[in-house]
Amino acid sequence: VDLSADLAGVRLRSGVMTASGCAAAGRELAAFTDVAALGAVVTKSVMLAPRSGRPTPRMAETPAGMLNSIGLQGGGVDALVEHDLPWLAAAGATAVVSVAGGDPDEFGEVARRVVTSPAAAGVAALEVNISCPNVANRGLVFACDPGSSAAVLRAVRAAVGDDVVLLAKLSPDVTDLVGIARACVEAGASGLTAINTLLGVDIDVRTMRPRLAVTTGGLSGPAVRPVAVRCVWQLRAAMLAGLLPEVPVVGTGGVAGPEDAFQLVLAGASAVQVGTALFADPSTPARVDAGLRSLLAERGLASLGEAVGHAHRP
Ligand code: RRO
Repeated sequence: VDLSADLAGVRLRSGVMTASGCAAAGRELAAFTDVAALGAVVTKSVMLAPRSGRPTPRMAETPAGMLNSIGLQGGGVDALVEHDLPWLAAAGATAVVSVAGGDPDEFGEVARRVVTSPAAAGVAALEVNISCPNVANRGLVFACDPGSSAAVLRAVRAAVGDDVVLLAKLSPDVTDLVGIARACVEAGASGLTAINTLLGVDIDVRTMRPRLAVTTGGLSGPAVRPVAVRCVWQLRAAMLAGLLPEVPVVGTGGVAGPEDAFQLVLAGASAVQVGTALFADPSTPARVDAGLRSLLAERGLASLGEAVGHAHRP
């Protein structure tokens, strides 16, 4: 079974990759699993300058999944291109670099530094994170409307030129998912990643206070999987209806096993990402990869591509 994935002209050896934010730049993962076998390692969203992130506690586990309010903690883009991307390349891994910014110009400059660096050869695509739930103080996602989303994608496209694959990472916390997706594609996105985390609050009934220092956090894990499938479904349905240009969708949200990944593919995802499940088992992507091959073979499908959007067939 051919599990390779096509992302707007870039071929990944597997359609199973990591999700941004859950494995930094892959070093921790490499102790447990073969990073060179992954479709890609998607690095933690990076901004121009180093950032300490939001006050702790900034992670909370719930029975339904995990809440985080990390707040874009990280070493900044120059450290990423000097240290992390060369390390990933030496490990034989393909990188997808998630870029972020406080405004469109910062997004553009971060992206420019990645694609003009000596390490750019190992970068298959940039994921443009317009949907971090932990930037604004009001608990709003950064780009939650078509206009601000388009402004970011335009700035990044202008900074990197025509040949770089750009995936716009979408939030589930919006009413007009398809409108935002369309704005992103028209402004230069080559594909879409759905979904980022879903805003939540968890309260400790013993202390009677929110568990996270900043109250709200992004929910990930099993609870958001049906939300992710819904978002991928809506995007694919809009493409089939001619309401959205046909671009690849990367599905992410609550993938812990092959059947979760298969649902996203059947809904319309050309590739999938594994995030929160990495914390419990860093070899989850390898298990998802092997299990997806079996699921496809059992159904007489020779490639991942044949299954993409299959659930929409009449
Ligand atoms: O760093 C974060 O707090 C964070 C980001 Br950038 C994101 O995109 N999604 C998320 O759940 N957390």
